[in-house]
Formats: sequence, C-alpha cells, structure tokens
Amino acid sequence: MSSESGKKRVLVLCALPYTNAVPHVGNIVGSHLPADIFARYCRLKGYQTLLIGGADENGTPTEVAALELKVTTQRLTDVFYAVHKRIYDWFEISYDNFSRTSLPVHHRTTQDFFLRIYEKGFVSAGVLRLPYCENDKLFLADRYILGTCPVCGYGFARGDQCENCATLLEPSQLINPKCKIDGSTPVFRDSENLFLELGKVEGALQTWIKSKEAWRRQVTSLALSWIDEGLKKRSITRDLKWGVPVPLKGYENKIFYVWFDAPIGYISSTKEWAERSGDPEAWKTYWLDPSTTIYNFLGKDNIPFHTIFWPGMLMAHGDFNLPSEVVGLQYCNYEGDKISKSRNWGIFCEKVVESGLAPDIWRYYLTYLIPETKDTEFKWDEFESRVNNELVANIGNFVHRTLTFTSNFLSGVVEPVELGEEDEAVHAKVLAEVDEADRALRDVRIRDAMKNILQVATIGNEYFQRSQPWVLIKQDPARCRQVIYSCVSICRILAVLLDPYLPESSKKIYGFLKLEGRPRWDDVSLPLGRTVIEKPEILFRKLEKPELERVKSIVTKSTDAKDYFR
Ligand code: B3M
Ligand code: ZN
Repeated sequence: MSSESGKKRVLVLCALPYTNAVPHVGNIVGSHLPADIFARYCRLKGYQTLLIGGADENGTPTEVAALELKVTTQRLTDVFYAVHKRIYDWFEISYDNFSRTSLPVHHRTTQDFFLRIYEKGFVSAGVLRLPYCENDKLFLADRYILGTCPVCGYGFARGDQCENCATLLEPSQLINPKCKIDGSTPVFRDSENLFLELGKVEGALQTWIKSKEAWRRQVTSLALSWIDEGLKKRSITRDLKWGVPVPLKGYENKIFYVWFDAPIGYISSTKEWAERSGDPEAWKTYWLDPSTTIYNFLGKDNIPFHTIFWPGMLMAHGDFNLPSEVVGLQYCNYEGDKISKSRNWGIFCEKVVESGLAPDIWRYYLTYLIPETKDTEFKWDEFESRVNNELVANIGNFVHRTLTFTSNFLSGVVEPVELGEEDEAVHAKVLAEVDEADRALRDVRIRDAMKNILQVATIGNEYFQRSQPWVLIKQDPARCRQVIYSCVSICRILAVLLDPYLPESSKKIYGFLKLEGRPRWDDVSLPLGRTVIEKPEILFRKLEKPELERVKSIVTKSTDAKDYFR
C-alpha cells in the first residue's frame, strides 16, 4: 500500500520499569523481549508500528532507594536510566523511544490529564490515612509497608497490592503493618488527598472487559473479579516530594501517586518520540485515531493497573484510545527458585552485556522462556541444549551447509529453476509452517511461532540430507541446482522469519544472500530471483562447557547498587 493512512497502525507499549534497581533476566523476558519481538513482527508485516517505553522514575521506590544509597533522587535516576538504556540497547530491544517520567513533557502531560478529569468531575477530595515512619521521618511509600492481606491472609502483602492474590490495596487496609526499611510499626497520619472516582466508570469498564474475547483468560477473569467486588475510589496523590506536582490550589505540596502518572508516561513518551522525529503532532494518530491498535506488554502484578485503573483513567479523560490487548505475562524463575537480587539468585543483565555471548544467543533461549501462559524457569542445562541442538545444529547448520555448498560447488550462484514434485512438496510444507507462525504471532503466541520457524529449518535439513547434493553435483548437476535453489529459498524464508527474534543473525543471512533492503514478511511467498552468495561465515558456534562456565560465573553475580555511585 502506498499511502501511510491505508496501513494498519500499531502501538506497542512495554510497562515502564522502575529505575530504582537494575533489570534481571526475568524483567527482559517478562515484557521488553516479547514487546520487541511483537513490534518487529508488526514492522515486518508492513504495519505502521511504534514501540514505546521508558523509565518509571517517580514515586517512593525511587525516593527510598536514593535514601538507602545516600544519593539524590536526581542522581539515582540519571545513573539507573543510563544503565537500563544500555541494557535494552544491548538486547536490541527496538524502542522507538525510551523516555523518562522525570522529564518536563511527562510532568506537563500528567498535569493536563489530571486537570481534564478534575474538570469533568472524576476527582474528589478526601482524607487518606497514610503510614508514617517516625524513625525515618517520612510517609512510607505503599510498597514499603508490609502486612497481612485482608483478603487472603498472606503475611507479606505490600501497601499497594497483595502479591499473593493480586488484590489492589490501600496501606491502611493491611493488618499488622510494618515499615519495610526498619521493621518498625508505622503510625497512620491523616492527610487531605485526591481520589479518582472509579465507581463512575465501573459499568463502562465491565462492558469493555467483557468485549475482550481474545484476551487471555487469566487476565479477563482477574479483572472481572475486581469489578464484581465493586470499584472503590482510589487515591491519586501522595505526601512525597519526588514526582509530578499536583497543579491544584491546596495541594501544592503533594505529588501524584506513582501509578497515576506512570501509565500517562506511555502518552508522554509517544509525544517525545514525535518531537524527536521532527513531527510534534505525529503522536496524535496513535492516541486519538481509533483505528490504532494498542498492545500493552506487562508482568502479571501489573494486570489490575492496566485492566482497571489505567483504562478507568482513560475513560474518565475521554479522548485517548484504550488498550486493545493487555498481554499479561507470568514470572520467570531461576534454577528452581524465584529470582532475587539480594540473595544473588538469578541472571543479572548488567553482567549479561559483558558476558561476551552475542545478544542473539541470549534472545534465542530467552524467547523460549517468555512466560506467556505460566511461570517459566531459566536452567543452564537447557540453555546449553537449546542453543546447541536447535540454534546451532538445526538453524545454523542448515544455513551454513546450504550456503557453503553453493559457494564451493556452484561458484556461489543460484539461478531460478523450475521445481520438481518433491521440491514443491517441501516448499508447501515450509509455507504451511510460515502460515502457522503468522497466525501465532498475530495472536501474540510468540513461543509457538518460534517452534514453527525451527520446524522450517528441520524440513530444510531433512530435505538437504535426503537429496544428497554432494552426490548429485557429480551425477546429476541439473537436479543438484534444483535442490540448492530450493534450499537457498528456504534460507531466505528463515532470514525473514528470524528477523523479529534474532535480528543480527537475520541481517547476516540477508547479507550472505546479498539481498537488498529490509526483509518483509510477504517476501516469503515470492520466488527467489538470481542470487549471488557471499562466502558465508559460521552463524552460531557450539557452546562448549568451559565457555558456558565462564559466562555463568559472570552473569550470576549482581552488582552492588553502591558500586554505581562510587
Ligand atoms: N513501574 C511497575 C513495575 O516496574 C511499574 C510499571 C509501570 S507501567 C505504567 O513493575
Ligand atoms: Zn492477598
């Protein structure tokens, strides 16, 4: 399609990570990687696509971390923003913009958003009883107070949410609350604050969620169960300093609750992207034109905020598009236990970038760990076997044997030829896998599509093996050319399909085939033209034990946060 307006338009949003700590591997597979693969797939399909994210720098998580590290909040967020950015860049997460919620564009956007819903009557004033730690002399962030969940009885529920049953809480609802920093019992102080009247959009939210038949069941049922309990008004301001100031008389000393401003960060990051790209109005088509499809990628603890709180805010506001898909991902564990930085249990990304293993190797195994339907687990044995048996011995081997054969025996040239019956059958089998992968990716079943891609390589390898081109080249050169033409065609198909998953490797295969331009999904159904092949290098090398041990010893030791501030 020639005109931009005729294209499908997709906005892919990845939950904004708090920048009070450094991401571990669970954070990568739990949002950034699936969002990236999906966005790359959309680009490959020719959709007008944006991948938007940013750092969630406001609120108490930041304030408390700065307190603990004895640095200013500004310094803390500057340093951690850079660390995060470097990690996502290294993993080739193709953000069109990765913003910061401490920027003026975000403050302005949040304040305007607030004023609008305030004027429309969705905000009320009331008294909030907030925990105050007399030792630390500050109001405690909701997440820095722990106590027993009033709903399920879990003993370590946070002030904003119970991790066990996912219920959204207010700190004052916790039974036997304790300050997480020093363990003391906080006192509750009354303070005048503002509330979002979620009850006013309850009916609209329910209808909207019920209309989402394609959502994963765990997401819909969780969301509907909260609505069934009746939506209470929820506080949106806090007595803290670091954050977006409330632009209302009488509330000048308060800031917005971090979960109020953070999702607005999706909009402000899109605005920042538009400004950077030289067309400051361009963000509007993504947020105001209802033909845009919005996909939100996030961890399961963020589901209520993205199915109730944020859509409720959007409904109150009235102008902006609601999410079309809320892709709520489960957790990724490490070798039998939860990932924990304090216990040094897991894979830590600031070390992964220095591990000396290419991003695509990590991306390959991590794709397999995307917790789409249930929790997953990083296991070193599996890392080794998947990389060696699938990536190296299947995909890499097929591409390499095909291209080296062409280069050694056919002077690197393949000409289009008519295919024989068997070749047609092989080609049809490959295209059936391509269709399956397309369907899976369209439904955001990212791991399923990877299985189809692997199957394409398997079909190619079996065909190569069975056809024995090394014999044919002497006995039946014409037949040999047919087989190799088919194999090179499959290599090109693999290069296209791998683009969302293993972008560097896909580019390399494209380079070996001397193909021009960026891959497009539709290329797979076009017959390959005359192709001259560059002498290929090995795509992936087998992981040997000593190398794996070396990598393991690097990536499993997290950096002490203090080391970033020396
Ligand atoms: N920063 C929570 C988290 O990092 C929060 C997400 C905000 S998305 C708008 O898990
Ligand atoms: Zn609970």
